Amino acid sequence: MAEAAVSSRRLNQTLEELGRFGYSPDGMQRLAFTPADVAGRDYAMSLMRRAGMGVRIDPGGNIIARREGSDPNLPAIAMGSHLDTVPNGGKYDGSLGVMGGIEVVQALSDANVSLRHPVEVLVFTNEEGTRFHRWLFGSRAMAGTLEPGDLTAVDDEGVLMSSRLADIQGNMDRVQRAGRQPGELAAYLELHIEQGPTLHQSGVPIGVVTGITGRWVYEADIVGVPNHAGTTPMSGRHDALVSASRLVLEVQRMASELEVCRVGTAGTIQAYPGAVNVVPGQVKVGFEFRDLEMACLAAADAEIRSVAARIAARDGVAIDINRFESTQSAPISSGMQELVAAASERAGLAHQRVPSGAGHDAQSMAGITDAAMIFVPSVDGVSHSPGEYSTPEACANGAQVLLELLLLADRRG
Ligand code: HGY
Ligand code: MN
Ligand code: MN
Repeated sequence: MAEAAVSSRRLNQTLEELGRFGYSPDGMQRLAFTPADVAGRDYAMSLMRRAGMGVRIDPGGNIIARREGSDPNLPAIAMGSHLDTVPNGGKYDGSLGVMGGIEVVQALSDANVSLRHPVEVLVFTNEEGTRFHRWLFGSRAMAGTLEPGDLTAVDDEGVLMSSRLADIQGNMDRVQRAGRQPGELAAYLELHIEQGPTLHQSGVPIGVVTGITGRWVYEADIVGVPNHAGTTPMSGRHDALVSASRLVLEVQRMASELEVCRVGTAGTIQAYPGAVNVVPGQVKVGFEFRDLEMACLAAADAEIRSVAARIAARDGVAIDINRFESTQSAPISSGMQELVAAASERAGLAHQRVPSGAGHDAQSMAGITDAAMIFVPSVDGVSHSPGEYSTPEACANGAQVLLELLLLADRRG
């Protein structure tokens, strides 16, 4: 057991208090850059200061809290995650990693335990990418992997993300300076809920994450012929919504029946002009594929494009498939997996290897330092939904393993 121990009561109390920012009966609405996000960030910074950390915000809007170590020449060991949620989301996704990191530092301060390395707790901007898309924005800014499309991103109303970034004290004109130099960080450790059913079903309290999924995101633009719903014969229609529906079913069939890749999801659809008595002339569909193997995503890309060509020919519509986000999968090194397993054992907790079907800031950070992830069970595997729940004991278990992992990483050098 470590010289220090996290406080389950205090950790779960901060999770509950954080959950007030953006709460609604339909779930969490703390989308990036909203007033609820600003309030949640301010709350987290108040806790960071209470734990004795210095706090700053980088041009990417990332919060960087820091506790100095005994050897100022050593690179920092960082913990963290994100505070923004999806619409109607849960109150543990991202939040547990941030509150857990703060709780670890608070526990070290309370026990007067000083480490060799400086310690940082990070809050990454716009991890979910709901409103402006461009997910993992803050961690990609810190990893130096932003793309031109990130800098010019706009939402569906044409609002520039750069203008919203200023609301959280970021600065798109200087965002390239958010990049951390190689060697600046010794490791990045992220505690997160599993968001899937594996640990809940196995009853094992800790997941040692083996890798984080790749994710390709698309918009399909289907153009048919708008016409009168009452007078246009069925045989003469070029109904964009019928063609879009065929495409959506193929996205699902490719993953479930053909197993081209692990999962395929169509999550958004807009039909124009959007009147029930008009045969839809245009439909936009947002969909994504995920897999740990990038070759599977490449296969899915080729397959969906040939499927779209077949539907277009059959229905006499035009279908444009635009891939606008391509995120690489990230394996977790065996050394870091072993460190998480050792930390679990020091905490007296059983553990099992688990791949991550969700994306995480750790996959950005894996490009610039040694990254590791700790999972705790999601009850019934539910997430990105108001039903998302992890027990107070599970949250405390994860934070204690995070503390043990930090101590091991500090001694590892
Ligand atoms: O979508 C995801 O995988 C993550 O929760 N942002
Ligand atoms: Mn999420
Ligand atoms: Mn998350």
